[in-house]
Amino acid sequence: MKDEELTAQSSLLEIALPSWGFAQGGTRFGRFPMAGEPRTIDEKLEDAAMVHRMTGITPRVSLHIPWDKPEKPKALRKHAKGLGLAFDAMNSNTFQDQPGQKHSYKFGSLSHTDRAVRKQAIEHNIECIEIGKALGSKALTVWLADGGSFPGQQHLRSAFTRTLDSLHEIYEALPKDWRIFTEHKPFEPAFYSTVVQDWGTSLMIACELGPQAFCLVDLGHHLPNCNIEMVVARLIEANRLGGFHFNDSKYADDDLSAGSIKPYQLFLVFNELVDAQLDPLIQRLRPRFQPAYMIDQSHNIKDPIEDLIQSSIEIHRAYTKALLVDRAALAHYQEINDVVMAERTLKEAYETDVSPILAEVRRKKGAPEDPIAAYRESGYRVAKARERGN
Ligand code: LRH
Ligand code: MN
Repeated sequence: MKDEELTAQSSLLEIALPSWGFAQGGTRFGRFPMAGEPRTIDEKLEDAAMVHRMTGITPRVSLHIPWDKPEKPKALRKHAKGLGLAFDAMNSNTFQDQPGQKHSYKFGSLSHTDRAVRKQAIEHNIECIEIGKALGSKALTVWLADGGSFPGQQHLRSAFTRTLDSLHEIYEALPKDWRIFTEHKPFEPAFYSTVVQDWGTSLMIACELGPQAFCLVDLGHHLPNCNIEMVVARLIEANRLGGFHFNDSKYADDDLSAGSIKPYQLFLVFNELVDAQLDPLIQRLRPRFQPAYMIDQSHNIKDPIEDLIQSSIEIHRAYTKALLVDRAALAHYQEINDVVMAERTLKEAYETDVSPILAEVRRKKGAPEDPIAAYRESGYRVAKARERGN
């Protein structure tokens, strides 16, 4: 691919930022607050706009409800527009009990044995859709903590069928141009049987619900050594790949910076995405093939804005390297089973330094050549600490 075309393709990447990623994250062992942290959704959008100014590739924010429930959605939409931002998938939350909540989610939500609890959880998801409609969002992500921590605690099949029934009621409330994403996770907070524990279960749900249902792949939600790029290839083949929560991990759902631990895996995931994107069959049969690219991380020790800038650039880097793969040569070597040359064809793209392309894309979008340096020179965080008095 010639440089101009590569730069043009590379500049098409857009990533959504997690509204829950702008304050310092923590673990059960504690959280270390930072000066200048955002206190409201409006301030989180200001920080998101700073990340977008520095990278040029993060024009949307994904909201989590009720963590970031806007009092006046229309006003928030206007505020976001003024900052050059829009809203990506809404995230429901039936994994925590809110003050004054009638029924507890301690033993589940959409899978709970008590119809009243399921009804409460269904209504919460429908409320997320209503808020999303006012914000201009076009998707709902459902991640469920539902599951058991001990053998015998749940009837494994009926917990699943109750979840399906509940999701059907949510699906019925989806506007025609919306998508629903189910997000699988093998464990935590349930430590024996999570109801939506893997991509197979998520795919069963999507096929059961209907054409607006898709699977969301959170890179941290896979058991050690799982071949995630293969999961992506399967979901693409099933036409049910809805999107991603990008992050990285060494051990479990560590929610670390994308590309910080396993950059080759991130490249191989984008290699599957670009391969599909450039596949004439997919282009003809699935013109709407546009997975949602979102970041889902917990920023426990880095400045969240720096972490999101860094992570966005590493995702941009992986995507751009995947665009460099000589697909004709790769297909040829795969055809003739020349393993070494096939592997080398991938590695050549991966080992190419695409920093000049990424900088060129930023230059064309009016973003700085070195975003981290520019952010630090801006004194943004110090100014926000003064302004936010924290
Ligand atoms: C669950 C998860 C899910 C979010 C939450 C913040 O681990 O990945 O996507 O709702 O993190
Ligand atoms: Mn996630």
